Amino acid sequence: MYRASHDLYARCAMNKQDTVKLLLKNKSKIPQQASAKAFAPVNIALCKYWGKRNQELNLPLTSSLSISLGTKGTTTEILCIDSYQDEITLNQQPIAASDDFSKKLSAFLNLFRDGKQCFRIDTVNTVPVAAGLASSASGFAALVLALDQLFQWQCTPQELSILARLGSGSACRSLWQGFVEWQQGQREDGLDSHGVPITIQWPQLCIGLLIMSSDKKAVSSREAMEITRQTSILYRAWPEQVAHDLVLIKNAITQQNFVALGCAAENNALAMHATMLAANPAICYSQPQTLTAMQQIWQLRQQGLAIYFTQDAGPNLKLLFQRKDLETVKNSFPALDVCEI
Ligand code: 2P0
Repeated sequence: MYRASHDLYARCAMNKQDTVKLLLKNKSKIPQQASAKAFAPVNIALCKYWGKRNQELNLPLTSSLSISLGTKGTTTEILCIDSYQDEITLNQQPIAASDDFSKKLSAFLNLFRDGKQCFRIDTVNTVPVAAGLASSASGFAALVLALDQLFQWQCTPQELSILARLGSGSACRSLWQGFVEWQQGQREDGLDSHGVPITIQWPQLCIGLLIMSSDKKAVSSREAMEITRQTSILYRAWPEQVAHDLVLIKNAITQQNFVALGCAAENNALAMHATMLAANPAICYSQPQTLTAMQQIWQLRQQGLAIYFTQDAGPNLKLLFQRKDLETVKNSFPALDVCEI
């Protein structure tokens, strides 16, 4: 049912270049300075984005909601160079032009440059690449922030969120710190599908990264969400699950109700992974150590500790707990990487 209606939607949709033309009309296509540098944080979804209504523009089937991880993220420097191709480094290592990473980046830059202008892009991540820790989200967000400076577009954060979405859907949430809702929007051109910050501070809230593997994932999120959307019978229930969880999570944030937030976020993540297990072929991002950690978290909860997890497109877990319980949590998970949020 989903497939037929949404493929029809995709056929009459616009392409990325059309979005760029709409957003950057009357703005410079020529760099206004020699270089620019910007940082954007990683974001962790508490209510997940899983499934697109338009694959070209990364338009989602549902809204989603995330929290950004402070200083964990990507710093990207872009420099104008006199060369026949882009030169790209990732964490100080040169990346070949034939590599998928370089191809994706150069194709994204093609949306904005005029003529033969080439760039050197130096990207430094403070999280493992391709470990389900959304480094592509902070990467594209940092890149559009740097491009905004380089070309002096003076775009609003909302406009930059739309441009970042063209690189990777979840990147549209990495333009801000704190809680961000990605409002799915209704428009075919996607100009109403972008991040919206929720300006609420929650100093007691802590997020810890429980990294069990930094290996590159076998199935990309892009591929996995499309297989799920097309083949999983459980995916039919996903939009309803998200609508329900978004209300719970937004209320929990407003009321600073940690247990309500943790319950809803954990349930949302598990429901997303359930849709993937029911896909054909099945997609399973968990590893044995992922399940062991989940059991440990549930056991700690039974003993009275308020601790919850969320899981993205990888085997690692992100733990949600309160600052008052930091020492107890660290004792249970000595390898935990606690983030400043
Ligand atoms: C999220 N994930 O909301 C969900 C939960 C992974 C699991 O957004 O194809 O890299 O570039 O739009 O944004 C990861 O998917 O996918 C993701 P594309 P993206 O954080």
